[in-house]
Amino acid sequence: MSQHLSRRSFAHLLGASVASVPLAGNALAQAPTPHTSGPRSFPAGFLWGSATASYQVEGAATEGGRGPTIWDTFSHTPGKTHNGDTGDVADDFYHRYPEDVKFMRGLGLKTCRFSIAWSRIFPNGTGAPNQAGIDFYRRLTETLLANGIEPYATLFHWDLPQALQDKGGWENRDTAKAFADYAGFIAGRLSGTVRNIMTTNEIRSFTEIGYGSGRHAPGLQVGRKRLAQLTHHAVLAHGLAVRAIRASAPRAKLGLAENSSATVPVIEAPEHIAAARIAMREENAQYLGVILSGKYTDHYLRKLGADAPQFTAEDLAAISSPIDFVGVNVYTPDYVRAADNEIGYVSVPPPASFPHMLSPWLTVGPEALYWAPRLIHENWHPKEQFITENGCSSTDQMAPDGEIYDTDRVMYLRNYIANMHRAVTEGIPIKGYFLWSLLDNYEWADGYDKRFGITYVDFKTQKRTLKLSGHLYKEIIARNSLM
Ligand code: GBH
Repeated sequence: MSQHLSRRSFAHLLGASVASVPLAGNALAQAPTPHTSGPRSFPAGFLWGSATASYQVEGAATEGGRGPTIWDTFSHTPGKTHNGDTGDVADDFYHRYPEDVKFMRGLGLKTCRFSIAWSRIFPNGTGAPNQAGIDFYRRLTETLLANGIEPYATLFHWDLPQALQDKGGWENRDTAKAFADYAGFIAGRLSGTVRNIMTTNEIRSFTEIGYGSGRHAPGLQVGRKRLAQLTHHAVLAHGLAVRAIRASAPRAKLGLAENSSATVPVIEAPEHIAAARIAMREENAQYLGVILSGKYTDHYLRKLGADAPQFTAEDLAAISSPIDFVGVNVYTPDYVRAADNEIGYVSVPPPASFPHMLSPWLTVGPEALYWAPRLIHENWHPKEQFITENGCSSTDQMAPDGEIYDTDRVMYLRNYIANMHRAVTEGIPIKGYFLWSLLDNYEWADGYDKRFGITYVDFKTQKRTLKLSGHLYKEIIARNSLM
């Protein structure tokens, strides 16, 4: 394709009717393509959104009374992150949110998932609240609502106050209580603007990677027994927070966002489907499983033996406090086959040649976005599900014409969303989808090396440029349909 692609022809390529495209102006100024109703459309009211997290986008690490977190400590420790990158500035969202919210509105987003930095509210994790932090999230959520965008707030996306880590972090059971106090407090203070809350993001990640492999903050390798115990404290934190929020913000809809192992049958045949259903239950037993069922499975406890966590019946009751929805973060498939063993399945790791996106871990298995919601539904029947994250990293070079032709991300999103469409069509109660991510941002230990945005960010100038995938997403939202 030699011809220069204007933003108009972008829309044309993506299938917009030419008549709906004005002759001048950029894509963000275009009249939206009308909804279509056809075989690939989504139910009316389907919530299309984007997702981000505080430490990955906000910057302003020492402003507004924010206290230090484990990610400040970790990222400033030599050798821990790519290139020594930190979230000190990130996307400068703390200062730029008014323009970024306008940008979201231009995309047609119905909703936005963001996270609240615990240490902006309680700089030391507990103690006296910080009014400047509360005010920031009030302004942000008021701005979202004024632009017709429904806020979905995550209360913990990995940035644990350093003061709590100094007392043992998630290894200390008191951290669960501290989280519930913070959650109840902030949910009450923001109840005028925040009606949808996720307690935690990916308990599986911040426990296993923070304290197991040590690739993420706080960078520890505590061993199996301590890991099982601190994971119990983390699910307890979720449950105690649900109770605290019910008391302070009784009208809020509550859930959590979890990257459950997305078990996928190696072949769509009855015996492998049954195996994947069991694997969904067992591979997620200490996370979503105990939260939605109120117990650890026999298999999980037997496997750990003497390393199993200490817990009480009262803990299990708190952990399984009823929630309104489950948020499912989906990136990669975990293939499973039937096996003639005690549990009925084995995992099938990807061969070395398996295709992946720029991040080596990010194998491409679009059917994960069908099977994860379906198998969560079949195991635990949550009332509603949201896809709270889905997206990918790409090389994202800016072309000489200033555009970013991330055709690989377009391919990835189109195929994953097609599989979500199948789940919705078959009656799995998925009510919305949050694309990770709105902006290129601080990708944790990978620093700024791995871009996940549908919007390109020049980190020197903070200039935002919608990528080809962003144009695709805008069209999907406007039509409420895949094309
Ligand atoms: C999500 O985690 C996070 O919620 C989000 O903050 C993040 O930006 C996004 O995904 C993209 O990564 O480097 O080999 O140790 C997804 C689950 C768990 C996948 C950690 C990457 C690290 C693998 N992630 N994992 S490795």
